[in-house]
Amino acid sequence: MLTFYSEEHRLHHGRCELIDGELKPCFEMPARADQVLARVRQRRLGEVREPADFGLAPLLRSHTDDYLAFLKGAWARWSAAGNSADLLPFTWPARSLRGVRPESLHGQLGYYSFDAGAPITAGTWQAVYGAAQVALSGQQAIADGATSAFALCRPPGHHAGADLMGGYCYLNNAAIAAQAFLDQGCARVAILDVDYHHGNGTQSIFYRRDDVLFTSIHGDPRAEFPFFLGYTDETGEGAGEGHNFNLPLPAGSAWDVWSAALEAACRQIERYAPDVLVVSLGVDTFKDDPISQFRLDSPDYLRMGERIARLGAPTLFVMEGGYAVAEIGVNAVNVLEGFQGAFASQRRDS
Ligand code: SP5
Ligand code: ZN
Repeated sequence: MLTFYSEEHRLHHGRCELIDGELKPCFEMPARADQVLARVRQRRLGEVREPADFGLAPLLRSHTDDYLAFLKGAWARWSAAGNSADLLPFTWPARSLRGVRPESLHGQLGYYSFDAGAPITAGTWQAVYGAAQVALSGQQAIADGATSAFALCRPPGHHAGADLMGGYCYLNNAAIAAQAFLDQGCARVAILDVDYHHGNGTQSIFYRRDDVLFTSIHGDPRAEFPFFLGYTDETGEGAGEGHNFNLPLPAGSAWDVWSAALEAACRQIERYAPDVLVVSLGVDTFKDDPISQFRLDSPDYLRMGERIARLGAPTLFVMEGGYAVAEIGVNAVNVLEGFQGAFASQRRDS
């Protein structure tokens, strides 16, 4: 399997986030991508390639132009005022306030975010732009005939909406890739989001559409971030009705429970019969993840990859979360190896 990877992720390294009332070093850190890349190489998964540059146009298919302009220009505005600390929002247009777009940098920062978990630093724009190009390069490889590809994106993307950042995410890499498949002639794209957290950004981008099926297995939002989306009664709207499928699970869920949800998600995907599959691959479902509450173990990720392969669709894996840094490489690459083994043997059988 081809892996796409850019060193530019390193340019984004937030200093801290608010965890249990304390400022702690950001869990979403460059070492995550380093570990995954090292494991890809160690297991000889396949060639590792630099991304091509597809420009801004494919990003504008999933994000608004005002949001992209804000993201691109925020650090220059902040540093021009003499600041060097990370740029973090502290006020949001919640209920009973107005959803206006203020003029000041911090006003706009609140307008374009839903939490304080996505710091903007000097290199954030370059890193998130690079991650989107990594996703698009994986998409291109599949459009050119590969049966699978791995976009080793960092920062992650599935919490980012059309004009909203949060949850360590800025640009929705998986959505951008899914839209590129559609723009190149695919009729139906399925997205399977296996990250521990609900992919609120991806859901919101495609919620009113029937050309993308969004399925997500995640910590129950009644008790888990992002709290305000990811419930079972969110089934899509308008043309999108019936094309959104949420599978929230309780804290403590291990492979027995998780795999039953995967089975249910896979049945929905099989019914939809997509041209291609995009997997939002978060491995924060791991038992020792420092911010999550599921109990998957490393060998379970092999089984996950095998089941996804049995869907029989060309598959783009897009890296999302996973914060047990020492094990993130083994867990993520296990999914890819499980997929690769099962996909190959299934081809031989048929
Ligand atoms: C891409 C992704 O996985 N984003 C996740 C963002 C989660 N941010 C909220 C973290 C809250 C953690 N609370 C943990 C308490 C541990 N004692
Ligand atoms: Zn996550």
